[in-house]
Amino acid sequence: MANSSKGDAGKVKGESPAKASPKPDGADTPTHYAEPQGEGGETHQTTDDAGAALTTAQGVAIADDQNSLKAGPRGPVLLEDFILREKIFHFDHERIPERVVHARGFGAHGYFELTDSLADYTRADVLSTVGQKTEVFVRFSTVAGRAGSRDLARDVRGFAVKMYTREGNWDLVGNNIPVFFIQDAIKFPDLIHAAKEEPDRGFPQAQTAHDNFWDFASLSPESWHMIMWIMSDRAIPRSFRTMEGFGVHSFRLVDGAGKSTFVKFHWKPKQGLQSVLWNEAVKISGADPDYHRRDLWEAIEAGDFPEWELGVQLFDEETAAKLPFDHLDSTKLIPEEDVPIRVIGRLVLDRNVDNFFANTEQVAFCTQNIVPGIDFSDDPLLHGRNFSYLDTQLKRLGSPNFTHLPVNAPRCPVMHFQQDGHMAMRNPAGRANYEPNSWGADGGPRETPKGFTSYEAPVEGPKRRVKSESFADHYSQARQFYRSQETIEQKHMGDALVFELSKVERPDIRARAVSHLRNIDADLAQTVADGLGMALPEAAVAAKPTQDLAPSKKLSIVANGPGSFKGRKLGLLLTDGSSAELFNALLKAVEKNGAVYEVIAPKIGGVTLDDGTAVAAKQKIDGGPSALYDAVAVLPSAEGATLLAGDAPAKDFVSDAYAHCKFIAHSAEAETLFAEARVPEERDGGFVPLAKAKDADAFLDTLAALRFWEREMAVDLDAAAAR
Ligand code: HDE
Repeated sequence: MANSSKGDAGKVKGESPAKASPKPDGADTPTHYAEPQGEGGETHQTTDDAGAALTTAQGVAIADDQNSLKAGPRGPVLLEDFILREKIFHFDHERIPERVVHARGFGAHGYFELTDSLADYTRADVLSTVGQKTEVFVRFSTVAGRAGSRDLARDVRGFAVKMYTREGNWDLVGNNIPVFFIQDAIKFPDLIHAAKEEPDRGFPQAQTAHDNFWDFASLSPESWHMIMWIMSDRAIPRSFRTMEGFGVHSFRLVDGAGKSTFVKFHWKPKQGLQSVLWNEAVKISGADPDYHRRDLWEAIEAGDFPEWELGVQLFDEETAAKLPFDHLDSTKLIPEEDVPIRVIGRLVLDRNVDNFFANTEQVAFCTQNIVPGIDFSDDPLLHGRNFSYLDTQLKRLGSPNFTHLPVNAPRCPVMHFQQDGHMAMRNPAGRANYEPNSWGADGGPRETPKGFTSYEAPVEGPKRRVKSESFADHYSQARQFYRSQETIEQKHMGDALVFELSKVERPDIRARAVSHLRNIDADLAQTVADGLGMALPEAAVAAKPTQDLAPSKKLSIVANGPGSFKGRKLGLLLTDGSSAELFNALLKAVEKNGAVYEVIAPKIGGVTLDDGTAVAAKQKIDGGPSALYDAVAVLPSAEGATLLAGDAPAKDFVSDAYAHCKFIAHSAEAETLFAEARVPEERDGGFVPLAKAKDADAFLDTLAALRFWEREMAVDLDAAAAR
């Protein structure tokens, strides 16, 4: 260690302490390298030093894993080399098809704990036994991008929960947006084709900012409520931990007597709702494409387990009939103000995966996975999904036995007469593999009256390819969503529409898109037309006139923020000679608030504070741009500030923090850097000068607010145009 820490031998500060994670056996043992062997001088690590014997897939111990078998030192390589062939063969087959949508995802283990019983509504054990903890696996995802795309794409996020209940697996395969683009599953392939990369060129990746998407959307009026959501900051969340989750469709709860109640499921993050700005998302995508997965991983490793409440909206046929739309239409939500949410449990993610492929890649969510006491509604989108998920798992995992994989296997007994197939792991012994049979006690599993029964919904009607008239109002909830946003959020939606449509090459598609906005909100339509530099087009022909539904506060992110800095990250920009008093005070305040920090410095080796303390850096300045932090503290020494004033990444650090409306704490010395970073001399309320240790607490209190939004209205070009 190059630096010495004062009074705390061997300990170097630099980032928030993470809880030590268990290491695999032997990982703490120092690794000894054997003397180079072989003619090429390569390194061999052997069992004499550490570790178990390396073997082939057949269990044969391997003596040399560095060299293939050759005739003579310079080859040729011999076909006889079964060790080489087996190794390469397996490598060649490592990939399985990525998901056709939601390819990029990240998962974690945890549990669901019921806190309020729904036994009056359902016979599902998982929703009836208060205090019961049910093991879960959750996978978050983006939709359009490939597995290797970036986390911060503007996109819907998947929020898929697999609950391993005592009565079988229940998969609640939801999103972070409570509505969907389309009303009928038959349009799903078209929607996804249009949203993903264009087929001739294979780009653009992981974004809807292109002609095909907006062409489809502008020809599909039903998509415009969801368009409002993906143009909002919901589509660029700060973290998986700060997103809501929604089951989207109405489901049914069914009690022991066969009575049904409709239900919509909601996951509410304890961490509050938080998102980033678009310009920030663009920069994060470059600086850390793994931003969301790293964030979740680090929070769980540090023991700061993310938590969501499970809420339900319960309603009967009578209430459903009174709603101003059809609840079976997935482009509609039920505002919490109309049907309140009852919180019935908590979801906690407390364990990272120990193998990404085995868990996150192989997990197979199926909307058809429900348990006795839960049933489907007649939402046509849900019915299409019930076919699609099972089908897609066969393609991805290659065998109907994907339920044998540990991440997919139910934790309750599984007994049936399904057999054989590729990769069968669970193969029952005995003679009976059919039923009914007359083998008595040896005859295998039997039906049980406690088993799953479908809700006896009466069904009648002519067989026709139609869309219900009750699905025809496409704009009222889009307007309601827009009008439920705070001013700054409405501005972001306008900006996003202008950004996306500016990437559309065909002016007629841009105009058709804006024609829908005219049915949603006149001001928004005008703002977007102005932003695109085009005349306002005629309004799109609407099947039904837009109604003025009451705004819902719960639909805003800003109105439902965290209210504290807990679980969020402060970036501390330091140089040699930075004030130890301020640094230590900030650390204490960060810790007190349950937040985390990272030190950013000119060199990764760290800095020496003005009292001689060595502080390690987590990031070198160009690797830790301010976009990665929720707020920043800029604490250079006078000499350090002069040095940074000539450094482009340091100037970007400050000017981006400013542009992204972040709260910026700073030492007096930082002024030299601020001047070069062209931060206006007149400081707004988002700057917090730190003179003494006690100022640190006040700064952390300020950080309860997400951002200093007033700044954006003052400095942004689009906002200036609107003023
Ligand atoms: Fe999906 N969706 N989806 N979807 N979806 C898939 O299943 C599909 C829809 C959602 O982390 C696929 O295993 C159809 C709505 C999530 O593994 C596929 C329709 C909602 C995930 C599929 C929809 C979702 C998927 C691709 C319209 C929110 C990722 C890979 C009828 C309620 C799950 C896979 C994971 C994945 C089909 C619409 C959420 C192809 C046909 C609405 C979170 O089966």
